[in-house]
Amino acid sequence: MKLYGSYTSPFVRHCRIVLLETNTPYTFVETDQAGSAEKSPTKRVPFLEDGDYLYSDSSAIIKHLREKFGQTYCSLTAELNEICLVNTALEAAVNLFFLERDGIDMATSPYLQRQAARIESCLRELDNLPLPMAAPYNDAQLRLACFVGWAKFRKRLDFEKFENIESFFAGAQRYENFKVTEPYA
Ligand SMILES: N[C@@H](CCC(=O)N[C@@H](CS)C(=O)NCC(=O)O)C(=O)O
Repeated sequence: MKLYGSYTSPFVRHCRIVLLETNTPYTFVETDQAGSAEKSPTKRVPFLEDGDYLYSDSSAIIKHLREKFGQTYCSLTAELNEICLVNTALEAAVNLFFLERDGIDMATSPYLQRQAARIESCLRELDNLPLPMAAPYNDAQLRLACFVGWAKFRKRLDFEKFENIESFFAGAQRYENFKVTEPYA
């Protein structure tokens, strides 16, 4: 099994945590944008090769790994709703990051301002959830931890007003599989 990705991607980090949690042997292939453009139809990382099959989205990769290991992925609708909330905020944040790197001025686009507002409102909603302060974590919670870790590393968001998320993240940083996938140390 081969996982293609970068060490800084939050989507890739979640896959790496699940690979550890399921004791799955794999090879990590560090992949840049040229590599993903060539090898995956989404032109993004992560993607996973298992035999002849290519999984080209982190959600499909994680569902595949969990089920192969006899576990489930977001079997409760509430958990699915929560991971969708995290993904919506995370994808908007990553897109804004790349657009700003390309020199796009956010102030000129109502759509991009809506994206920024969407990140805030999703985080407000997530901050109101009963988040665990220690492992075990479900996949929605692991995704949230990967998002917060990435946003802090890239200095994209201020979490001061999201006290519950801050406490949750402090707990996640003590979880071994989260710690060892920390690419930014
Ligand atoms: N829905 C995708 C999102 C993956 C994603 O956005 N990956 C980013 C890296 S963090 C990427 O490869 N972006 C490159 C680009 O958009 O050109 C997933 O869950 O796998």
